[in-house]
Amino acid sequence: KNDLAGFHSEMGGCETCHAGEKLKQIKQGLTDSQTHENQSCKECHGGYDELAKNDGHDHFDPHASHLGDINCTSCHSGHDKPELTCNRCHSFDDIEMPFADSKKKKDWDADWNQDKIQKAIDKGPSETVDVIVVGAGSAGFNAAISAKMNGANVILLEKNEYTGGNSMLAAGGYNAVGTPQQAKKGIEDSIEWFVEDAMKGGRYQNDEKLVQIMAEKSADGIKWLEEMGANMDDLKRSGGARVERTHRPSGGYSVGPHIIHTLRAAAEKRDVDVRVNSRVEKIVLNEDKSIAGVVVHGRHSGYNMIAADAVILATGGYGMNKEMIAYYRPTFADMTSSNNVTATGDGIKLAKEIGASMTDIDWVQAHPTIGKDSRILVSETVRGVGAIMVNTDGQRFINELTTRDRASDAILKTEAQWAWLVFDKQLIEKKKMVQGYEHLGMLSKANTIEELAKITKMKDLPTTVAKYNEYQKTGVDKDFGRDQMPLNLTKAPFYAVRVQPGIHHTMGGVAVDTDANVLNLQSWKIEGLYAAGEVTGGVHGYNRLGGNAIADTVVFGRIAGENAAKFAKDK
Ligand code: FAD
Ligand code: MEZ
Repeated sequence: KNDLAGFHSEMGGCETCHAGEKLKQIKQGLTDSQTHENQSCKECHGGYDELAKNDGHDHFDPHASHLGDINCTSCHSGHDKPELTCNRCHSFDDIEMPFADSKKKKDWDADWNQDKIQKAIDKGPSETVDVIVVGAGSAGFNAAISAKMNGANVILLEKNEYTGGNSMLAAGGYNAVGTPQQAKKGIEDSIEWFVEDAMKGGRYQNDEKLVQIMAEKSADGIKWLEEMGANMDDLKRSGGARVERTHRPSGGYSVGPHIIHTLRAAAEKRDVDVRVNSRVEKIVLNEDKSIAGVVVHGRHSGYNMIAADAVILATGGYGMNKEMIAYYRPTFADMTSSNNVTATGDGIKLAKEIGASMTDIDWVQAHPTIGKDSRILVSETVRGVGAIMVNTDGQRFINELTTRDRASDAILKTEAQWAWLVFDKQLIEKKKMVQGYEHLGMLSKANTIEELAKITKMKDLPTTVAKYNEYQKTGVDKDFGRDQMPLNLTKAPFYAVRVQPGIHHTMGGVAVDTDANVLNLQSWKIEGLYAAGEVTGGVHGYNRLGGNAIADTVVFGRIAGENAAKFAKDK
């Protein structure tokens, strides 16, 4: 047989990959996470670091991806066609996959089968735990670890083949106030300023009580991540913030992969039961409307009910659900999206079905700088570190550090409806993430500004850069009032990257109170149901500030976990 399984069966039969001696046992032993199978791959072939070294090709090596140590079966499949997971966002079409001509199989999770859901409920629970967390992004991991540390038995269910969600893609950083990092740099900041900035950015539509908690607990969230092994020592400023409060790893690496790698390891260390390929399709209620558990659709185990005293929704936003975007924000229907394919709004559907209330559900954010004709975010911190933004003629048209809604609107008002970010060697050296854009072939590069202007057809770029360098020297931007200009553009080589606005964040979602308890249509608590992260509404108002989502996921993920564990214990 021309597939991975056929190839391996010649080496030692099904047991080469699967557990158990007979096929029946193999089937019974096949967990949704395919734990044994994936261990087998790594035992024979080595870990990703080794594979990346041995690859020997000159193209980008998928084993060295930012997704980290995920299941081999996320891309390679025993019995059907392999698929390069990276191609969901990138287009590495030149990478040859072994056994690429195997038979294509129907997606395991194509539909939510109502009959099978009902049968699972009628059959009764196959397992019982204290707390179920739905979704393994930052909010879900933080909630699960926090619930576990507060004495609960926890299962963390993730529908995708690997954990991380949108959190895994987070680039710029995590906003926090009152950290040792700010103190070391002598940055004056306060909880009041953090709240004011978030409220102003959100056009004062945010739930101020939630914002206050996020600000107050933001520094403790950094400490909590550091205690698990994270490095959050680099500090920058994001759009709409009055000071530098965006924390990320030293060297300006992307924050999301680093946090998710840290949380994965921390969850493993604390024996949190994390299951991938496990999609929750129903929250089950008891007759008195208290939480009974969930129905999970496992890739191999099928539909099962798991009983729990408390459920935490941490399913993320709906930025990749075309129908929901078309319904809630029709003007964005044709836009690209920076989001992971996992951001399909499942939590909103699950919560609505049992009478949860929604807040600001139609508020969707466009990020101004997604790589043109791509799904790759060019981080806001590239502007924060020093890049300028210009139109297709090479003229600046806005303060680069304004809020995202304003920057996106300004780009869409230019004739071309896309723009360039321009920077030099100083920036690329400061910000390692930008080397990734170069690696992906997104950057135009030249030895002089004049040459860059020529190859990008930005006729006015030399004049713009000369003027900007003058403003940078005096610290006064006479054209657009940009108040932070950390770098001039004087050191070759010079770079430019095309950008355009794209769907980035869904601000609205499930209504919660300050304990992360989900509220019903009467604004009463749904006892035992909690939510945290992008699935919720209220924290960010009309427009989220860069760096506030990761703060939201860590702060409210922890609160949800702690309260769910307490609720389960007291029940
Ligand atoms: P996610 O991280 O999206 O996790 C949700 C998880 O739930 C997913 O893994 C999903 O598969 C799973 N799930 C969904 N439905 C189900 C179901 N039915 N059953 C089981 N599992 C399910 N914010 C910042 O503050 N700073 C940044 O620098 C930053 N950069 C960003 C860059 C990019 C490219 C993107 C897309 C976003 C960025 N954001 C940033 C926003 C931020 O990353 C997200 O808002 C945040 O990570 C959401 O976290 P979450 O845990 O709520 O959801
Ligand atoms: O918070 C964000 O979404 C963010 C900082 C994104 C980015 O541009 O890096």
